[in-house]
Amino acid sequence: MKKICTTCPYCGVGCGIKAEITADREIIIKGDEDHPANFGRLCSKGTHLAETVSLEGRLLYPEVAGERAEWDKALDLVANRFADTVREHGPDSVAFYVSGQLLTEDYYVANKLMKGFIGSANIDTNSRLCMASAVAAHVRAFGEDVVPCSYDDLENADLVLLVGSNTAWCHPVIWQRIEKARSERGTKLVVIDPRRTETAECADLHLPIALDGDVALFNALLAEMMTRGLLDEDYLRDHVATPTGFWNGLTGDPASAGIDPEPFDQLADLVAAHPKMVTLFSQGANQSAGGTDKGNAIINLHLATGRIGKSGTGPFSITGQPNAMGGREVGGLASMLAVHMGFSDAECDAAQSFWKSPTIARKPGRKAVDMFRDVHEGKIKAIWVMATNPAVSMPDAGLVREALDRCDFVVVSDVIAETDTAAYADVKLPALAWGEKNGTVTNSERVVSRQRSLFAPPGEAKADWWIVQEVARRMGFGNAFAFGGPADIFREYAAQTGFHNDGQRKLDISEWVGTSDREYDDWVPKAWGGASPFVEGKFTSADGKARLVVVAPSAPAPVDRAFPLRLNTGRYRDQWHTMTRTGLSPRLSQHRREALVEIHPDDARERAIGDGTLARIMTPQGNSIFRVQITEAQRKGEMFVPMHWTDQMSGGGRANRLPDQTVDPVSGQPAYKNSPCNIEAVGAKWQAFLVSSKRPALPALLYWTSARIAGGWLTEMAGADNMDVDRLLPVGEHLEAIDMKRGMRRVAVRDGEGRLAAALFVTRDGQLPSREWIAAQLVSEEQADAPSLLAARPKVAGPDKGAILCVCFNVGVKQIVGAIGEQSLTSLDDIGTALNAGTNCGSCRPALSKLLIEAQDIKLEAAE
Ligand SMILES: Nc1nc2c(c(=O)[nH]1)N[C@H]1C(S)=C(S)[C@@H](COP(=O)(O)OP(=O)(O)OC[C@H]3O[C@@H](n4cnc5c(=O)[nH]c(N)nc54)[C@H](O)[C@@H]3O)O[C@H]1N2
Ligand SMILES: Nc1nc2c(c(=O)[nH]1)N[C@H]1C(S)=C(S)[C@@H](COP(=O)(O)OP(=O)(O)OC[C@H]3O[C@@H](n4cnc5c(=O)[nH]c(N)nc54)[C@H](O)[C@@H]3O)O[C@H]1N2
Ligand code: SF4
Ligand SMILES: [Mo]
Repeated sequence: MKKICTTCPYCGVGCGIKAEITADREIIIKGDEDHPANFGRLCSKGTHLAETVSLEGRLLYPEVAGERAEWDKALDLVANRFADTVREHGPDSVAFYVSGQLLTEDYYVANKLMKGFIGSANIDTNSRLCMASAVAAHVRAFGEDVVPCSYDDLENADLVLLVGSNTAWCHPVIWQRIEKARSERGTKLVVIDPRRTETAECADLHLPIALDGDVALFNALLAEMMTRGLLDEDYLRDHVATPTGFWNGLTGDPASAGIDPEPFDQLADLVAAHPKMVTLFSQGANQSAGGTDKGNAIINLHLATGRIGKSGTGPFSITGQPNAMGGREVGGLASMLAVHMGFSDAECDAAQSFWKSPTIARKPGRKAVDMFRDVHEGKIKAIWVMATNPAVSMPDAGLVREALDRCDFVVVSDVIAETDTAAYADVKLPALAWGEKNGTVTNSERVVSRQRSLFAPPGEAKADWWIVQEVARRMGFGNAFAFGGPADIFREYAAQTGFHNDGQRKLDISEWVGTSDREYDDWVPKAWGGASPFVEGKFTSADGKARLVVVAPSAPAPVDRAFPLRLNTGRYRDQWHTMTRTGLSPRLSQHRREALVEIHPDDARERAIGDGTLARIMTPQGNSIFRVQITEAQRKGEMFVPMHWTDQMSGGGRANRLPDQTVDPVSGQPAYKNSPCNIEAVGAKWQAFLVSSKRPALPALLYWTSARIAGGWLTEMAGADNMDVDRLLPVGEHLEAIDMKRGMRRVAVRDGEGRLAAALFVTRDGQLPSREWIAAQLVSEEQADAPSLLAARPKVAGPDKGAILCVCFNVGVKQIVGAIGEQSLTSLDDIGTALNAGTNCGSCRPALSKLLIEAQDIKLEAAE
């Protein structure tokens, strides 16, 4: 049994993993106890990685115009088309759109080719959709994009503010570290989020802020600290430059942020009482028309109170993707040149002489949204998309699809054959996936770790850096692209960080230039910049001082009567982005099988929209149908949908048909979380679900969504017209029942061996039965009898588990609520002892806490 240390491919926490290889493409995953990010912990997504490493759906061979092609032919074609386009229309007529899921080495090679050899800065990354506002805020405040904190600060803080972060779902291991601080040192937790998320449920104080109220809130908080005499005058004098008029420019009040005086006072008291404070911020801050200002409003508070550069303090932007940070380092953003350098003449000259390149980009390139607009307008004529799925993830994705459709030449490097973006590719290039590729990633706290290969490369898949290098060579740049492997690239990148640096930039890892191949193989995680890069109060500006930045709340947008509601979007606990990998896992698909629109009861009532029904969300850009969840956790007037569902997984529920292309004017980051919209009920003639061992080929339907279950698929459907649903069923022994009372038709199909192959339940206006038991029959050892199959429940009904919360031990809500009541459980440990729930990865623990609190509330109400 070989055990290999590697890093999780999902979020920016960057957890270390120990993978034990048990057979070909079979692994047992454990957290790496020695990794400084997680010390052995993993969340649900990391824990269940083994379910996502099969070769199902993989792109294994290059394709040209939809046909399998030789690598040579595909690479020649890409090189020739890019070279020809540059020759005819200039360097800015081509573009690379890359990703925080590339390794640093891949990123470095792509950036070098575009900026140094093609001579354009038209390389941007999906980090534009993710971190760009935080990057811009760092540059404005610190003079350089440097994250001033490390995870240890969270454990050493007495107060943690979470701003626009659903940490319990999106950075679960950071969440577990915050929980540790809470239980060990009594750290207080405040959550600032318009929604009552599971993260917010667990907080000491939740401020359900109005969408985009953050600048008003943080300005008001800083003004309050000034009034209370809590500014750090020494720190301000020695380490901070304050622009004139700053203190008068502190506009904004809690009311305009939708926050009542009492909770504001509670917040101010907590902040006043706890100098050891970390403010963690994420997409609720970044993805906004005022995202950069939000970042600076947060940083202003920390600078002015001296809460930075000391243990347990700091404004902490957490990264989304595993290597968003690595991309920022090498220069994968169109707004940076390379290794934290911008586009001054001196910097451009330095990069050109380091690369010994024939040319150099001398101005920023197009940022993601503008890049696709240029594609749409025909200014960019050839684009290469690597490791990202913009047809799903970009705002106003309809326009992006149109752009890709019109573009003369689209290249897509991916690990999956059929994605919404790959549908537009002239050339598809098969990349090595996690578990096959090799290189480094940098996490949110600047720790550089290795991803290592566990399996042999499948089919003809190749490393992303290799693919780019081969194209570069074919474009005539072979001398500068002669890397023998990732270690070679890493050394060159390390050297570039030190070249003409002379202490000007904190990003200097030139001490790692001498890393031998062997040392690279044996690399143990290390942070650049140390645990606290600003410990001496010295920042990356000519005078060494940080900057306070004047930021004002943006005026509320005028209400459009056709679109009076606001749409907020984000993530689910167990899905990763466009689901190309997590969507393969039955366990991860259990938590949420459909995309839900969460809506306040009043908004639903006004529009006669019922819980569990279907509703259509409309914006000027498009519309999409979602399953409705009515909830008090949502503010009135605002709705929330997840970003994950694609055309591969659903005929509705696609979030990015909806937002427009509004971006933050400084960072260019899209404002995904505050789009004007409306919603209406959708009348379906019939509804159905199908459990099947094979994925059904569906006709056009009003709505459908398919989720992975053990042994097959669960497909939910709704139709506006009559349809012959029987053609979705496989051949075999058909059992059938018409249930007049419930207005339902039920069909079960057994295969030659008597096992369930499919079951279909259709109703015109009735309630469909629970899916869990019948779905489990696809893999059940025992063969159920016909009446049970048609009833979708066993003869002797076992207890209904309810929706599964703990995916590690398959424990459902009803089971847990039952046990809490019957066995008087009062703590997470009690639940763990009784049911095992929450004792493995811990991702469900916030949800379990919520059930405990609800049970307590019910008891109290009963007692009153
Ligand atoms: N399970 C899971 N984890 C992930 C990912 C995933 O796809 N799935 N993706 C990773 C990536 S790339 C990223 S970037 C991170 C994102 O991690 P997060 O930023 O935590 O995730 P989101 O759900 O996008 O948004 C967070 C919260 O911002 C709130 N919000 C919206 N508008 C505002 C506002 O105006 N002010 C405030 N204060 N809050 C607001 C939303 O209600 C939402 O709850 O997650 C990473 N981790
Ligand atoms: N409405 C809304 N939209 C959003 C957001 C939101 O909050 N709301 N968040 C935005 C944010 S923060 C982000 S980060 C983006 C994410 O959006 P995307 O980057 O589009 O999402 P992914 O599904 O992660 O896409 C990664 C693609 O790369 C492929 N892939 C995986 N590994 C490799 C590899 O090693 N090499 C190659 N070549 N390919 C690989 C996968 O199969 C997949 O197709 O979405 C953004 N879009
Ligand atoms: S928190 Fe979860 S998804 Fe993020 S790196 Fe760790 S195991 Fe992976
Ligand atoms: Mo992200």
